[in-house]
Amino acid sequence: AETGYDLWLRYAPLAPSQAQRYAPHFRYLVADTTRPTLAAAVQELDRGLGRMLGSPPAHAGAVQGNGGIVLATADSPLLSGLDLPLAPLGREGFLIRSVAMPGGRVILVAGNSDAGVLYGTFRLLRLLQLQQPIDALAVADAPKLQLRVLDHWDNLDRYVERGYAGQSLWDWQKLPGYTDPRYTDYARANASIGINATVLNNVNANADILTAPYLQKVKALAGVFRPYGIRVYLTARFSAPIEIGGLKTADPLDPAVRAWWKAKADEIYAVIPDFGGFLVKANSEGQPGPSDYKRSHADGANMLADALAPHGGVVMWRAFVYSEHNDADRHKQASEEFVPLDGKFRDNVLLQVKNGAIDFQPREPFHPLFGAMPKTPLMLEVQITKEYLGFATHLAYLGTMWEEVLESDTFRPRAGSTVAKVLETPVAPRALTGMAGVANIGTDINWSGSQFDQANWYAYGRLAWDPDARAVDIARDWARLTWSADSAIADPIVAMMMESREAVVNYMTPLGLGHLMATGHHYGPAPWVSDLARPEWNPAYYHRADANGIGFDRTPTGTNALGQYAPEVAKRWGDLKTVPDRLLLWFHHVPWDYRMRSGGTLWDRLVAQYDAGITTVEDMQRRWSTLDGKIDARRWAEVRDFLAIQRQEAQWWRDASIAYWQSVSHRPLPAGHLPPP
Ligand code: GCW
Repeated sequence: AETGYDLWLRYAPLAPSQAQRYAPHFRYLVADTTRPTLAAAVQELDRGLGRMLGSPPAHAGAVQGNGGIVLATADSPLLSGLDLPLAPLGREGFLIRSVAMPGGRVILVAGNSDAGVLYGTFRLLRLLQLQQPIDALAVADAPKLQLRVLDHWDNLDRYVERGYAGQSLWDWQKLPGYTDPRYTDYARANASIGINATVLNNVNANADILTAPYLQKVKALAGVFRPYGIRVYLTARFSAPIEIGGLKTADPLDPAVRAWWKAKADEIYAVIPDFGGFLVKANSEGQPGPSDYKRSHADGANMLADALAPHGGVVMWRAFVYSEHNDADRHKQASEEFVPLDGKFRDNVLLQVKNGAIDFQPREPFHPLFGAMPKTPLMLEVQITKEYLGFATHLAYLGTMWEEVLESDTFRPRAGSTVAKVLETPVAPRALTGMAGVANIGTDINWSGSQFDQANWYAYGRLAWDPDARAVDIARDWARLTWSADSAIADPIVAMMMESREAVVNYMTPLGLGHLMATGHHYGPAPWVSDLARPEWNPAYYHRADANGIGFDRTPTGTNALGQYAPEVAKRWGDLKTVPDRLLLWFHHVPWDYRMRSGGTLWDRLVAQYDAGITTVEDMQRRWSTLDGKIDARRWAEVRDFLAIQRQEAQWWRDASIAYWQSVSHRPLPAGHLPPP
């Protein structure tokens, strides 16, 4: 029975007529399989073509007639007669072409590196899975960002922070002696969507991973991932020199501390020559950092950057900082801390910025740091795991959420400078670019905790490759690859996906509300909580509801967090006449009887949004029920049951939230409010 283990690489057998159409193009293949990455590409073709067409291609040493496939890099003698526009595609780009070679017509997959060829191979397989024509192939593609990273929040005891898919995949106890074959499947899945970096451990983890025995285990994983073009990175706990180095301080300007990190970097590279570098969470939520020694984030990041630079490693320094000792609106704290440091970081430092200024809410406006640090490479960090969106049971396709962020116009330096453009445009020639996604992967047989959460892993990879890609196109590909290429099946699935995130926004945090989840675990509603020691952890801090109204005034009459955005943005969102409804209460405190521009009072509209959230979940249930019997029973039933949980919990959110708002607003429920079933 289908379990979901195969993800979007199911390679479902094609109907005989389809198979007959493709088979003549794949009689044999030519590739230098002494090169590990090309060997991985060949294995994937054997697996994919074997399953889809019924038999894998023959392995040949040379072009031998029409109907072959050739994998080659730019320096291969096979390409000598062909004038191919490979140079502009960079190290990881590829071409797929139908070409005439001496000896026969073939499909050529070419790149400037073996990794490029591997990406091209996965793309070719995708074309077949999607049943596209392949008679006159002329595909050229290259990633728009250099670092396409998965961040694992995995601890060494295999507990995954904010993970809802079982334990950590990394079985440290059995490593390095035993490398689970699943690590290879993990690498295949990532390579198929272009992910080229993995941070193996949690930003909150202790420093043990940097000790010699663990580095041997990391080396074993790096060895599995290397053929798939994936480099390994680790988090660097700032206090490691004290905790595992025996020093008295971790002061980044202390020579002994600097020497310790340099020696540590040298040690790591001696074990893992292509080690990627460090990810750091410093002076955030209790983690140690340079501020402990009155040093700046730049001092801290640059010390690590200097240790890594001789080996080509990079530092990804997180901008997720806020403090209970700072009275400023939490929304403003990261920008206040980092904007003055623009231009003060080494070239091998990237600043990793969450999509919004608070914390991975179902909806947030884009982070004001995007566009505000023109001299510093900024990475976008998104959360694939659904900490604030119902964990694994609620269906929420996040492609639409990330698209909304990526297409937001920062107006910096000019109109049209979307977040995507900020990410894609290097701040100097050869400057780094990248995106990071907090992984939703664990030991569950379906990897992600639910069938539909696989789509978020997939969409993340596709958007890190091309931040301008459209969420609907990605959803369509994923649905066809994962469920069925038959549009009678895929279309309703895409429709469900496209409406799913807005449903969650509506039943959890409509009209620009945010951070109303229960304390700690963040599952379920708790807008009434206001007594936690740290003020900015209280839902009440965010909604500010009282008898008069609701919402957080971030205009100049309030905290003026809006002042951190470009004037065009501040003007539009700061004015009640132009702020979109979806961000109304994020930026404004308005009376309960405020007249919405679209008609009706805020109160009536608020209640209606909750109702709409439930209605959409019911729509999703209806669409799913029409697929009964048309897809494999096990996956179908799992989704049906999860949707039932979501329906019930959407109502929990609605009823608890409205009851609380009503206790504050003292308004009657509007006519037409859906009664509980
Ligand atoms: O979203 C919050 C989470 C923490 C997480 C933190 C962070 C890794 O609740 O679990 O810690 O963000 O991003 O550092």
